[in-house]
Amino acid sequence: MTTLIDHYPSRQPRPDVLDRLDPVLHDPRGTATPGPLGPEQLAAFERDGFLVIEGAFSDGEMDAAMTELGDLSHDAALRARPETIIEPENDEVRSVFAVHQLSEVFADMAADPRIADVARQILASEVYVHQSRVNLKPAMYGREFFWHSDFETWHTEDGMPAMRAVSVSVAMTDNTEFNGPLMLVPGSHRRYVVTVGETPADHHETSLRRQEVGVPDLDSLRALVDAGGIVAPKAQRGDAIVFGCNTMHASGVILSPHPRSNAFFVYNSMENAVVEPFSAPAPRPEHVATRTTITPVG
Ligand code: 6CS
Ligand code: FE
Repeated sequence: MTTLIDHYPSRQPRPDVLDRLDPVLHDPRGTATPGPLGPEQLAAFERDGFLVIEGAFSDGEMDAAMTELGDLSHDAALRARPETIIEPENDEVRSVFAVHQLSEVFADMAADPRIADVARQILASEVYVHQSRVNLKPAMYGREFFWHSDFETWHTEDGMPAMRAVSVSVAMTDNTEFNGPLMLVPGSHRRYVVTVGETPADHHETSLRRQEVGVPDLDSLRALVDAGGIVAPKAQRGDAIVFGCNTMHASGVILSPHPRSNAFFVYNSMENAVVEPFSAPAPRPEHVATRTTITPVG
């Protein structure tokens, strides 16, 4: 593996806000890799850094996915494995990583053209799964995901060179104002917040429960929010929220007595495969960030 020039330095002594160097739509004319998104959806994604695809999956499909999620979260052997992340303040299951390898239901969802073709269309290339997980956000006890850009972590800790990845969050339950919905900062995908602090060894062991390094400082976050505001799409179960790898986002604690669960797939361009981490002592394990099986989806 080679190390490239670091165009997106982060985990530095002082904060900064840089401009994005990579395109948002990698084939702006949309001719190289046609896909399910129309011109207005592509324009919205380019402008805002995210897009909601309503009714991507049926109720029946979401019922099956929730049953599978229940089985995964009650599997004692799986609970003891590193793929399972426990909440920071209680013993509820927070996330299960590498679900596209652990479960046929989620393998099929990751490869489903209704979402994978969207990633191919935006990134204008074949894609592979850099990371997959289910986030359970258990009723009442699910804790926050603090503000962050995913790319900031994937670049510094996994060695993802460029902003040529997208995430798809499939809502398996409705998102409401009461259940810690995903919050996004429109337009933030065009800026890059240089975060403060060094990456500790084995950072993933704490960051996946509660992230404290690799998060924006108050002034930088305020600048992004003053420019773009904050939105929390009221996604229904079966909707897919597609967001750029650098879009600033967060989600709060849940107080609802029902969970807010989602399946999350990160598609990276086959032309953007990871190298050595840009700002971490060692790469993260395979179940958090794919390094060895860089094979096209589908
Ligand atoms: O570590 C990851 O890959 C993802 N998880 C967290 C909590 N922050 C960065 C990124 O979204
Ligand atoms: Fe994230």
